Amino acid sequence: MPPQNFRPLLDVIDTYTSFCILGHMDPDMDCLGSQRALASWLKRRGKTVVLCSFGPWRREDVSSWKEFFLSSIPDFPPGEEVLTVLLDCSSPERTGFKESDFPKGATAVIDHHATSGVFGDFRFIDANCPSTTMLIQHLMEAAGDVPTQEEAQLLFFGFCTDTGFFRHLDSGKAQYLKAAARLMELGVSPTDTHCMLFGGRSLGSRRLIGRALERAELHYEGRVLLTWENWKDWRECGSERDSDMLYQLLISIAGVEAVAVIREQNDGLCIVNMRSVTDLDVSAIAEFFGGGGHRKAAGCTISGDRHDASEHLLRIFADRLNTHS
Ligand SMILES: [Mn+2]
Repeated sequence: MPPQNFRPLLDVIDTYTSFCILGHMDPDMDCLGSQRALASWLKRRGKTVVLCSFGPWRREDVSSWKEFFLSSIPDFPPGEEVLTVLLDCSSPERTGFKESDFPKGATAVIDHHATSGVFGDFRFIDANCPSTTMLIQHLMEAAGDVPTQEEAQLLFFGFCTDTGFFRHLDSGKAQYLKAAARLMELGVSPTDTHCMLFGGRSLGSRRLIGRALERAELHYEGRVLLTWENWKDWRECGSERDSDMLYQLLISIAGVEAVAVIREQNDGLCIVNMRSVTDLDVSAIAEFFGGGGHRKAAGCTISGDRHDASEHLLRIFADRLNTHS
């Protein structure tokens, strides 16, 4: 049984024949997988669907999916009733498109991020659900439909991406693993999915991780780890990055509470991304520099070279560690 009542959403969908499906900028597999799976299912129900994504298509694993999406929102015939659906995000800004470019008419939001926003005529938000693809799966199942094999694969991609291949699933969430098992029954292979998600990397992306590991420094009795990359590294190793792998390696070091990776640009700016494994809130640190994110994953931009950035960051970390421990 789906954890939520999907009837109201199904009723809304039934009243429209034309859909414009949007996701967030810098899309990941959960965003794109849910967009494609929803589009495929709606088409099976006789609907007209347009898929749009703002990009940029930076992530290696999704770059080949670009062809399935329009890079701008097309004009719809005047008078056509279009339901615009936002997936894996809940505000027009996150889509990258201008709200004034959205088709005239109603909007629906389907997301699994907690939000205080109010955008959308129909809002369907479940912050407990581990992925947006899982919401789409439940939606199909609530309609009495079974995903096609292709839809099942798309849904599984999103679920595996957002759960870090089940690693971020807490106890008490067995229902979601059961739902994923239903996708396996439709022919999805975790082995093949893992290869598709995590294989195919360049040697340069591994060398880049090597450099960041080599430069890692511990601060404050090993509670904070700082490392860096710069434009010379990208010139020598290529621009493909595997940030998830790097964070996984760094954050699993004993005693480390937070990790910051400083990416020194060629223009006097540093892009900083942070991860935390305790209740140390890195979004508060990012916000100090005008950035943002979640408590456990956040980012910001700091002006200056990497020495300036790390000095500045460490000072803010010191304040936070004092109030937090
Ligand atoms: Mn997601």
